[in-house]
Amino acid sequence: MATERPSFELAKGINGLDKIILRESRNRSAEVYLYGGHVTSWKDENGEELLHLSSKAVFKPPKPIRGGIPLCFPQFSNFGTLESHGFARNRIWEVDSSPPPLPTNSSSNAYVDLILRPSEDDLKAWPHNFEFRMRVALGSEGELTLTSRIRNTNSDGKPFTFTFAYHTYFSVSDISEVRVEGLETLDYLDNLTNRERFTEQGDAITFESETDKIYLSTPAKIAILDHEKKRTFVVRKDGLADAVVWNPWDKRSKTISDLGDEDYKHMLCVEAAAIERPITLKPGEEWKGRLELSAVPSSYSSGQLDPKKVLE
Ligand code: TA6
Repeated sequence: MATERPSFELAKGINGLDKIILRESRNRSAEVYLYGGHVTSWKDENGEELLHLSSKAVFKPPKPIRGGIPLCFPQFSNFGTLESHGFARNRIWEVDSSPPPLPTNSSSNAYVDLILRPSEDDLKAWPHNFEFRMRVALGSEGELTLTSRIRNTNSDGKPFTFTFAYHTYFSVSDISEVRVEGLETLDYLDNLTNRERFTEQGDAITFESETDKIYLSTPAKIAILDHEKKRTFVVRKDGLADAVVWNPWDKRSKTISDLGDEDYKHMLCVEAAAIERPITLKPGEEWKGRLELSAVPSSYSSGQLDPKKVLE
């Protein structure tokens, strides 16, 4: 259990939007905008950015920020009648000064607790009272952890159902040199063919065209191997059965106004999510979904990255 008070700085970000800066020893840092409860930066000990932020990201409500870690809630994509990916990513969150206790595994006190409650307008679009608490923590080994707790606070006795994703944009040196390990042989819904269900064949997942897949019932650990950087991102997740893998590639990128034409070469979204089996909460019930990201040096064996070492 963390016993110390959390330590963070409140600063002004782009266009005067409030942001939180977390700093850990050895130069590591992370930034979270209150707009969207959106992590926009995660840097390693060399000050190198590990998340991809679009070169054309617009930091102006109501446009969600393109890149970093958008939060998709209460709806992933168009799985429902709300705006795409729900509204949590373009609402102003608050710092939660007295969150219910949350055990942490880390000795770091670089963390912040945020909270989102629905506005009157939100209640018109989605008639459910909720408290969405999220802790963003930078651990002593540089790992970034996002823990979401969503509670049904309806007083009308009604349950609600939602889908969810941490829509993480990882920074990669060259998408053609990237492999994703941990999803092979799994079933997925392909967004490029009306969410038809397929089974992944072959070894690791590599990229040579537009990819937009929802992998189902995925393991708790997924690795993203960046061959050129000799770096591996390890995604650990809890409470989030699915994993979306997205890269828009060249043509589709040109249709996304806030994404640079060349950005797709340097980004990969691997999104811990709950989509196939939506979460239902009765009044008073709470759901927890945890994402932990770490960046570790990749090991080489006969010219190939050795994913097993990473996943072990
Ligand atoms: O997570 C993948 C996805 O749902 C894609 O289908 C793609 O459209 C992407 O998210 C971006 O969505 P956005 O609403 O942020 O433009």
